[in-house]
Formats: sequence, C-alpha cells, structure tokens
Amino acid sequence: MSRQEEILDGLYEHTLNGEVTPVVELTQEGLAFGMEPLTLLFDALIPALEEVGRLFEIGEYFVPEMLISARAMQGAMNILKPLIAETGAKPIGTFVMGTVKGDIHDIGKNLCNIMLEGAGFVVVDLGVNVPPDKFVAAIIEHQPQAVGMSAFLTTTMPMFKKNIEAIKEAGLRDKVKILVGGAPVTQEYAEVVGADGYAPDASSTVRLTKELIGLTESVAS
Ligand code: B12
Repeated sequence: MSRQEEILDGLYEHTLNGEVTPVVELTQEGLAFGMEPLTLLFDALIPALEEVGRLFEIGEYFVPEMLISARAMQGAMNILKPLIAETGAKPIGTFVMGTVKGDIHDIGKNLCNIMLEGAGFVVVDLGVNVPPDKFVAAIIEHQPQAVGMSAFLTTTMPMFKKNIEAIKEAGLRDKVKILVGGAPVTQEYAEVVGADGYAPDASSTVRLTKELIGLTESVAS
C-alpha cells in the first residue's frame, strides 16, 4: 500500500473512531505529501461520516460516538477550509446559508459554504437552529441572490416551508433563489415546499446556484 493510501485509510479509521489528534496529523501529512484537499475530503472524511451514520442506524453507534466523529472531521476541516475556499476569485454573488430551526447538523452546510466561497460567492452563514425571521432579516440586510436552507432530520424538514412562507410574507420571494438540502431531502420534497432547487452535495450546490442566478459556466479555461 502506498503512503497516500495509508493516509486515506488512517483518516477514515480515525474519523470513524473520533480521534481528532491523528486526524489532524494525517491531514497535515497528506497535504505536505502533495495530496489534494478535496481528495482527503471526498476519499476519506466524508465516507467515514457516512459509515458513522450507518452504524448509528443499526444501533452500533450512539449520539456521543456521532459527536466525537463529527469533531474529528471538524479538526481536519479547519485545516482544509482555507485551502479549498481561497481562490482569489472575484465575488460573483452573495449566498445566505443556515441550518433550519430545531436542527444543529452543520457539517454538510459548512461544506457547501466552503465550496461556494471557493467558487467566488460571499457566504453569509447564519449558523444552526435558524428561525424564519432570521432568514428574512438576513435577506433584507445582505440582499443575496440565493438563500440555502439545510435540514438533516425528517422532523425539521417542514421548516423549509415555514421559512419560505415567511420570506413570501415579507415580500421577498421574487428577490432570491431558494435552495434546500441535507441528508433526508429530495428533489420531490424541494418542489413540494416551493424551493427553487435541491442539490445532493456541495459541488452540485455550486453548479445549481450559478444556474439559478443566471451565471453560466465559462467555456474558456
Ligand atoms: C454527525 C451527525 C450528528 C452530529 C452533528 C454534528 C454537526 N456539527 O453537524 C450530532 C451528534 C450532533 C447529531 C445529532 C443528532 N442526530 Co445526527 N447525524 C450525523 C451523521 C452521522 C452525519 C451527518 C453529516 O454531517 N454528514 C456529512 C455531510 C457532509 O453529509 P451530506 O449529507 O453528504 O452533506 C451534503 C448534502 O446533504 C448537501 N447539503 C447539506 N446542506 C445543504 C444545504 C443546501 C442548501 C444544499 C443545496 C445542499 C446541502 O451538501 C452536503 C455537502 O456535500 C448523520 C448520518 C447521515 N447519513 O447523514 C446523522 C443523522 C442525520 N442524525 C440523525 C439523528 C436522528 C440525530 C439526533 C436526533 C439523534 C438524537 N437522538 O439525539 C440528533 C439531532 C440533533 C439536532 N437537533 O439536530 C439521523 C436523522 C434521521 C432522520 N431521517 O431524521 C441521521 C440520518 C442518522 C441515522 N442514520 O439515523 N448528529
């Protein structure tokens, strides 16, 4: 096995076991070795959290295990974030993002933010547990082209509709494109609640946002 493969394997295992110190060390070693930040993310860290979710589902992991795995991943993200987000690109728009009220999952949201920043968006992150009036206030204050709402629980997904209703009532619905996402969310659900779009991951979030606000990808490289 090459050292790169060992690093990816180690990152996966230590994230799964919630060991932040080796996760941070392996992330630094991988980068020093010339590995791409996105490779560490997509080939080790995200698969580890997917496995955490599976183990939780079958009753082998409980909330504390989920939490320490999430913290371990966060340790790596702190190092990777500036590397992924810093492109020096000119701002191409403003994106307001938040996890809906009642929900504190933020890793998926944060990942979308990093990729959006990397693509040149100014991201206003409202954090987690965001009530409808905060989304409305942020739209008024920051005048974004797009708003993203993240929900990871079937019990908090209905907040999309509440948020969209509040945005409508404030007379702002035609001012912004609304994207929804999170593990249990689907395209069908997005349509039912009246969102403009749904994306299953961070890179498609960037693609969809650009498409919705009328920014076509440049064909010239
Ligand atoms: C880590 C984790 C936690 C951590 C969260 C830490 C944190 N800071 O985020 C902690 C321990 C706190 C937690 C708590 C709970 N959790 Co939890 N958690 C998870 C876990 C394992 C991983 C989630 C994650 O971050 N994945 C990594 C990211 C990268 O995932 P991703 O989905 O691929 O993200 C992409 C897309 O979703 C999309 N996206 C995300 N947001 C947005 C927004 C927009 C606008 C767009 C366009 C796209 C988009 O882009 C992302 C990046 O590519 C999942 C399992 C799973 N399979 O999702 C359970 C899971 C979400 N949790 C679950 C549950 C039940 C809970 C608790 C209720 C447990 C409890 N009994 O207390 C609590 C609820 C707390 C609350 N009120 O929110 C269930 C939800 C079941 C359901 N369908 O409702 C899951 C699915 C586990 C399971 N299989 O049962 N959890």
